[in-house]
Amino acid sequence: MNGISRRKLLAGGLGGAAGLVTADRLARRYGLIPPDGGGIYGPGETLTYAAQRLLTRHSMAREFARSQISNPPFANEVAPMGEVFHRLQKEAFAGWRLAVDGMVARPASFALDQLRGFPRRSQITHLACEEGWSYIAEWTGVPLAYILKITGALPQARYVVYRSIQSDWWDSVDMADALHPQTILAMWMNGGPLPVEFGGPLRLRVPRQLGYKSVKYITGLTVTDNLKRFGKGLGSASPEGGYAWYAGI
Ligand SMILES: Nc1nc2c(c(=O)[nH]1)N[C@H]1C(S)=C(S)[C@@H](COP(=O)(O)O)O[C@H]1N2
Ligand SMILES: [Mo]
Repeated sequence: MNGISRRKLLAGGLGGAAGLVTADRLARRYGLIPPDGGGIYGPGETLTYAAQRLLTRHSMAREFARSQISNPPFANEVAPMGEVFHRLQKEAFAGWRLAVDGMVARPASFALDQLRGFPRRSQITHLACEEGWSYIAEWTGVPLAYILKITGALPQARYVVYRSIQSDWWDSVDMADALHPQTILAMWMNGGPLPVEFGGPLRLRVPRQLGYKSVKYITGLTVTDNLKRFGKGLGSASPEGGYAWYAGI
């Protein structure tokens, strides 16, 4: 990782208040500042994100056995879906599209049918809400890395912003999570089509982060090197409401 050593970061990070300053300076030098790294919680957010990125960049979220799938799983409440959603739902989501733009060589708009034909990955993982409840389920879908590959994400890309048909739900991940094999655009759950309560027809699953990063009803992706021009510039809607942009677990 650009020559920064784990020992240096740990020495900085574990060394108390002076260490925090050192860690912050190191994180800045090596581009490990999260988009919500300013403000009063900024140094803490930076330390968490930088340490996680150096230590667990390639680690895998735990995967479970089929016998451990929760029954029945818990679907978080969502705001009522709008008229556009209901119209699409009436036609079995035949008109649902995923737009991909920004720093890609080949911007695209995929129909669900196309997405269903792409390579799939299945994984039985844990979804944990920040409010304390959680469940285990099997999710199947196309790896986000595959979408980035076929659309030709540029080497300068640093983040992928993702948007829901619920316009107040949008978020982003860095390339380490975007390219991670367990980050998938899920279309199936527990062997059947992904139910609407769980984000069907298309949901991002980011199992290395808390549930709120797994945004439901995905309609668009934008590849970017800078999050400043999205919303209030904090990387997602969550920091605007007091939750961390980086919610690694
Ligand atoms: N579009 C959208 N995505 C969303 C939410 C939402 O309300 N709308 N809730 C989030 C939160 S806070 C959590 S914990 C998980 C809940 O996932 P579940 O419904 O599968 O339990 O979805 C996340 N994704
Ligand atoms: Mo949540």
